[in-house]
Amino acid sequence: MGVKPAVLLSLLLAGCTGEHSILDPAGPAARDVAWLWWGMLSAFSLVFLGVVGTWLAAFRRREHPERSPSEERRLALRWILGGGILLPGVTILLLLAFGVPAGQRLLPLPLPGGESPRTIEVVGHQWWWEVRYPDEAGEVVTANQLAMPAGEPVDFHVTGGDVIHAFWVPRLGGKIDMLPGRVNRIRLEADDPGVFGAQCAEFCGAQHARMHLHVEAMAPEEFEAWLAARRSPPAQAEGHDVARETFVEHCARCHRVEGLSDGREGPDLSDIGSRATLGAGVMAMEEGAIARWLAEHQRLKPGNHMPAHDQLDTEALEAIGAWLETLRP
Ligand code: HEC
Ligand SMILES: [Cu+2]
Repeated sequence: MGVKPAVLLSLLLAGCTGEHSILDPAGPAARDVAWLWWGMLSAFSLVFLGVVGTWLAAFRRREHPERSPSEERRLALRWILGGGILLPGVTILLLLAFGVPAGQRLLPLPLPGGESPRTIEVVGHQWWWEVRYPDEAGEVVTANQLAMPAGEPVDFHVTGGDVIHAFWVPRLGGKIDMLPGRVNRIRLEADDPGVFGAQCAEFCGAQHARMHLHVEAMAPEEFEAWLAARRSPPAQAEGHDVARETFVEHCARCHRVEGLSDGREGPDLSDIGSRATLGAGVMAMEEGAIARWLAEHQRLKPGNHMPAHDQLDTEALEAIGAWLETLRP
């Protein structure tokens, strides 16, 4: 004895880490949410034990012939008022007292110093993420990855491009709906540099589960460099002329590549070679991965809104894949 509960507990707690765990907070707003969760768990465990205890005690209750009926009624009323009104009332007030400030942290309120935090715009599409960085020096657009400065609040302006999606970085804070035709705002902050998982949190169609967003918090100066590199990408790599021509013919109407095409129906591919994943988290980016995605994307992510490229042979797809891999700032 003694070992088994410990094993069980460690198994249970093993579920508390991981890139999507709200119990492993990495920012102030998420920390409030996690504390609230632990507080609720403890309080409700106590209530549960209390209810079970009272229930068991009721079985052993003996008659009290010395009590008059009115005395019995008064005792019963005490239980009803205490357990039915007082206890829930106090619990709800306590929840509000801790829950409202936790929610407040997620609101894009003015900062004490009067300055406004950086804004990042995120648009949910079936089934990929468009991320825009408005900036006086020039807007940067990318997809399926989100870079943010660590150690400072960032305001996210989110919306839906087609249907309702939801933006959720569990280790940084609560989730928020992305509604077509409306911009919702949420403030998140990461304590330290790191990589966090994010996932569409509102069912949005067949491939909802394969709508992952790679979130990376960086030191502020590293983030500025990241942005600057994407604002002025290097010239196109030598060679790859055939690949570029095929791309302009077959892909350009849906995809933007800085300086080459302007399609907006699919993800911006200007920095695709530098991404961590492909297809919103469907596969890891490595040599040859783009060609494989192009050949098999309807099998890897059935029903996704990019048509199968049946009219192109393997050689052409491999050439495009090799060229796209060179697109990195
Ligand atoms: C009808 C519009 C359309 C056309 C044409 C099209 N695509 Fe796509 N493409 C999409 C959409 C939509 C996605 C996102 C699919 C998903 O992940 O759900 C996508 C995804 C991709 C991705 C993965 C992007 C990422 O961020 O992971 C690559 C690479 C890509 N397309 C390349 C191409 C190439 C190369 C061609 C031409 C041979 C092409 N596409 C033609 C719409 C299109
Ligand atoms: Cu979804």
